[in-house]
Amino acid sequence: MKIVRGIGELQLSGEIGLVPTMGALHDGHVALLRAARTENELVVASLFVNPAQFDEQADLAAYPRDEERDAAIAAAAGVDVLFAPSAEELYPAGFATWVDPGEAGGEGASRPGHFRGVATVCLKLFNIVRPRRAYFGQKDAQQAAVIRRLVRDLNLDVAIRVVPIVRDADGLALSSRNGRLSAEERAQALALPRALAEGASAADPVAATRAALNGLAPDYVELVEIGGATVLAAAVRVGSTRLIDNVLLKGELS
Ligand code: PAJ
Repeated sequence: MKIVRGIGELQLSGEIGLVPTMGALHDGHVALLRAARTENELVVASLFVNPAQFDEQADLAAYPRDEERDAAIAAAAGVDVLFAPSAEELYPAGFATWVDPGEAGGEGASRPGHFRGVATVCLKLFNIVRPRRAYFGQKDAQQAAVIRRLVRDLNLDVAIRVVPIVRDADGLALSSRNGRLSAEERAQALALPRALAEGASAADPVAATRAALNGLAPDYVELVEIGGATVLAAAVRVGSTRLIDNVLLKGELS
């Protein structure tokens, strides 16, 4: 696996699969990398903690960074090229052009500016890497919906694949933020996947999820359309950690 930092050093050829990440790789990311490996000649993963998408500076500062560990995981998953640029490489002095992705549900409302940063960096990565396919997780359902809409609205020539959520044995969706939970908080957090599972089979999924959250206060519980599929999505705070999760209600993700 080659690690590349400069845009000019990326000399890529063949049918490319791109997996954008911010590092702190876990088995959820690995599922995306494996999916890319099975479908493409060349797999490129990006490793970039994108300052533009953090609405809280403390969150950016606290984001876990361990490139050596991430590189070992990416190499083991069959990545050919790890693109790990500096912030200056992607946002040089004078950078001023942003993608406004429009309305983005409860997640967009809870995190002002977040999806503008996500959409901008993903469009830049698509233009830099020129992938045939790009891989996103169902875990971030609103993000997947925003990226699908970006591709459609701006006529981008890339297929967006959405990979199902990878969970721990207890049902909690894998996330780099789970490491911040105390044992007690983690036990409380399990109400989130349980409530969504209960909501998914109820007549009123949103109301049933809210009722089953066991005291966890939701930022939102809502339906999100991703392409032809509908997921039931929620965000909650457990202590100072914000967690999101969702379950498929209708249709198929691909
Ligand atoms: P990051 O949080 O590192 O996630 C990278 C990708 O992994 C996203 O598409 C996310 O949905 C997926 N992912 C995370 N946890 C997952 C899980 N448990 N199961 C399946 N997939 C999972 O999302 C971002 O980075 C950034 O916003 C990015 C797209 C890289 C733009 O900066």
